[in-house]
Amino acid sequence: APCYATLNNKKFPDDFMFGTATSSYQVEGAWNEDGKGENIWDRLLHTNPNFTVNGDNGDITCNSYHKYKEDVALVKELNVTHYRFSLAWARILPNGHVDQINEAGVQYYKNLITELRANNIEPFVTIYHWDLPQTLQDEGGWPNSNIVDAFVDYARLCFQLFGDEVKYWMTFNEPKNTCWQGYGAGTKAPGIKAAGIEDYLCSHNLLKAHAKAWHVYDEEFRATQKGQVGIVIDSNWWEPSTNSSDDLEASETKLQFTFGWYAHPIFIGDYPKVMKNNIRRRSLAQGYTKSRLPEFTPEEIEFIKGTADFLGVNMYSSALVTPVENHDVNAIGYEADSEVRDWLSENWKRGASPWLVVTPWGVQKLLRWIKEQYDNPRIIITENGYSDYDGTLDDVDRIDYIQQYLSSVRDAMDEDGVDVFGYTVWSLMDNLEWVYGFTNKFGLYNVDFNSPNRTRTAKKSVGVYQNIIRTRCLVDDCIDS
Ligand code: PNW
Repeated sequence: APCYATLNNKKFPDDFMFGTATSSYQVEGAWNEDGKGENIWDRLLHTNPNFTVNGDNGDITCNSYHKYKEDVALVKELNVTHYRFSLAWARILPNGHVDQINEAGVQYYKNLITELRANNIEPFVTIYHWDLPQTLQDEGGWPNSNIVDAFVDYARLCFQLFGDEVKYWMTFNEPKNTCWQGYGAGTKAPGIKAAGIEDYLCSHNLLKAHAKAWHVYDEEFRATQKGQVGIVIDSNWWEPSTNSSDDLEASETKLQFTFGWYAHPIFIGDYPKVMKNNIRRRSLAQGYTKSRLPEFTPEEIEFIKGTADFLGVNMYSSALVTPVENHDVNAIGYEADSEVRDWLSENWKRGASPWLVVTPWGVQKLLRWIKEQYDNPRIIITENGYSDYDGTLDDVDRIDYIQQYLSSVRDAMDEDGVDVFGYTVWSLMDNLEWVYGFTNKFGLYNVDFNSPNRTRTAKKSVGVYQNIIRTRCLVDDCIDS
């Protein structure tokens, strides 16, 4: 049984938002229905089924394209304030560009948003959660600067189409996974392995696209629509493996190379110093004539700075860090460039996802670091959750995880004064967990992927989360905050 004594006993504020989340490719299915275009995940998993465990893909997955009313009923049953979901670019724009709009795709999202509003649930909309139209990848994808205007045109169209009803926008989900996994390590679509080159180009364009979309909203929509535009950045907490000054510095460096890569340009201006210094030094030593990290002009630095009305943070896990000794000068990629090594402690309990360890104290440390680095931004936890293998209904490990992480978030709010206005469980339901297919399950609701009906069944965590939301409290008896 969970140890209630360790949980924070202060109430969450009345206006604290509790929600849950999904993303388009992971839940929608209907990959080629009603005029949707092909995206990079469709292409990759159709041509290379071995990319995922069991050859699983998102062709049908939870079938949310056809079952969105049932999904909203589950969201309603949870009694959450908000539902975070993403728009499938190729469902709205089959070839990625705004010259051809797919009305059926637009109607799907209008229906979903209407259904949420009718049930008093705030839509939290991610414009891009990793499913790039294949046509845009054929034009070079994120490493090609043409993508910037293609994204901004798409984002403007989303504001026009849905902005009367959507007040919380997130341009990007986890840029590091888009760029590092997509174009560096090659472990996510489009599966390109060009570490240390294309991951940096991708991030450079993505940051410009984010900033331009924010300015478009600010200039063309904010006055009438009165919404907010943010971005979602993910990071582990990087725990120094000892108290030595080297390990403390390794932790700071790794935070800059992961969170700072995106947050520094947006909240402070330009890339973190340690990234600029390390990558330049290593590039020159490797024989390049300039840094592999692209440079922003002074105008671009100013243009990108200040372009988030709120900060979405995805946080699940932690790792230990120490400096790399005798590093290989020729190794490239952001991990090699950081010159920091990370690993998981054997003392930490694990989830099904190989990278997921239960370290609730990490979220307080990360939130405190973010507050200090970026001058106290408004933060919402846009993802946090626990995976198992079997999707058991008696999901006591998930319950324990959510309670402990929420308690640590509450500690960050009252002990460190971090401005957290909401929390979002990943995920509403079991879904296509990228390369792990249907073998890693994060849902509050179980989905039966063997039934054509994709039957959803509440796990025990549903009742616990409902109770937390009703009482705004993690223990039997809370004191007012
Ligand atoms: C997030 N890590 O990805 C994504 O936004 C979701 O689509 C995904 O389903 C969810 O978390 C669970 O994986 C992450 O290695 C992938 O630390 C990897 C990490 C974190 C988040």
